[in-house]
Amino acid sequence: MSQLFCRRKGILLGTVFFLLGFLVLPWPQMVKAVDTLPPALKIFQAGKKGKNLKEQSSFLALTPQDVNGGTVAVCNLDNKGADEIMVGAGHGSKPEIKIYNRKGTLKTSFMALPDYMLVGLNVACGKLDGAKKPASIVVAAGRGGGPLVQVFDQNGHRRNSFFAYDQASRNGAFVAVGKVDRKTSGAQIITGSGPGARSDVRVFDKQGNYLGLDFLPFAPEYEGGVSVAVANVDGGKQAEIVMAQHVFGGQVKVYKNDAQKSILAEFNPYVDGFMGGINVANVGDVDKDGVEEFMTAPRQAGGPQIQIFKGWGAVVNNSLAAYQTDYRGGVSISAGNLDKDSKLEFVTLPQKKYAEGRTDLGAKYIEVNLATQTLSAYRNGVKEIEFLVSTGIARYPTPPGITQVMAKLPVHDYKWEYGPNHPDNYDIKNVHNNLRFRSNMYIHEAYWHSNFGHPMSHGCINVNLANSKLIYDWADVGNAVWVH
Ligand SMILES: [Ca+2]
Ligand SMILES: [Ca+2]
Ligand SMILES: [Ca+2]
Repeated sequence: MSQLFCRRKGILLGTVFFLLGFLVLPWPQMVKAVDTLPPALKIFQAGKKGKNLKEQSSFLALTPQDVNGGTVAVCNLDNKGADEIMVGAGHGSKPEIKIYNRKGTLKTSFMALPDYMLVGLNVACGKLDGAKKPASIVVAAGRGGGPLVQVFDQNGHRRNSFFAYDQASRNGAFVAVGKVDRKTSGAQIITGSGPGARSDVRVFDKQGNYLGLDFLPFAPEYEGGVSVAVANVDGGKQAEIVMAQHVFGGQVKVYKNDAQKSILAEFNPYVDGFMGGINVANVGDVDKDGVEEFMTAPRQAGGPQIQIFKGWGAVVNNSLAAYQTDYRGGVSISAGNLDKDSKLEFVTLPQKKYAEGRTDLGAKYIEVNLATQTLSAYRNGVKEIEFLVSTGIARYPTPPGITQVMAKLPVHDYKWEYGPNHPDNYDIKNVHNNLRFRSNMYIHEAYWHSNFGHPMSHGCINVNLANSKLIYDWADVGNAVWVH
């Protein structure tokens, strides 16, 4: 026998173990997580020192049928009495901003983009014109939209707009407002890049002029977007910037705007290995020690756990489940004083699961569906590629399971002898674009047939030449390959 390629080793042994597992072991508990919820905005209040968060009230901030979720921000928009709550529409809904008081009474609503743009809105607010003036509403387009940032007043009148990143990009942006540069009047607009590009946080003045201040918080290969928040975590005249990996990551960093761009904290607020992405927001001085804290909520894949941290990463409260514990669609968070008493309130709103596909296989993975004979490739929660393939025929099936791209071979020869003159023997040379996903199995070009969409191979995944080049160029060694 010569080289072993495109053929599964140890089928018999595997089958025995599979049957044993089936007969002896209990089924793993398949808990069906909830990816969407009705748009119940909740208001919580913290007890002493920021601990013991308790739900105070709740109302539907969008129409009851709207399961696209949304984003929240809390500010004093009219500079009178208590703060208001701003709600930005989620991805898939008309791009409307709604402004409520704490009782859920709608005060104003307006479209922030043309109403056919269903990209979703990321909303923030703050005192761009200084502490004594009403706060402004800052809105960025979500995924699929350009990196447009707009500034509105409390009546929905647009005062400024600018592109925070390359105007041609379609990754949207994240926004926060705060005084991070004491040399510039009023507060500044901080933007975080959307999923699909290298992480890049920039600072603009209230007119949208770039102040020459930027941060590249995460590794160059991380392209899951950056949630941003501003909190004065160490006192002084300037606030600090909190940056979090928004999807397919779990890291939070706190930067100071000094000459060194000092990092005050760098940590994972959830369990090690959590990769579901994080939302961040200011919570004010919740424990009354004279400096501000910030809070985190998972974006997807984790439960709806809200946590509060000091600027150096210490936990302030025990975590709060804002919604049912099997909810995995992400929670938007903000805080403010909604009733003018001495305590701060926290506001939460469900989002919607970000990813189109699985969230547990990393930011990039390949899916091969044996039933439909299709290969799909996902990056940052978006299905980027899909085409027909030919997997193994019934007597040489492609085994299901999760493996990874182990090697990329531009050209490869395939040869197997089942026995002398066996009709299934093959010897195929000069095959292009080979991605190894098991010790003896590849995704590769197949120039000897064009019957894609039907099982044809001895276990490998056959692809036409153009598609083989597409997936070969797209894939990196280490990307998960899920065959089912
Ligand atoms: Ca500070
Ligand atoms: Ca504090
Ligand atoms: Ca209050």
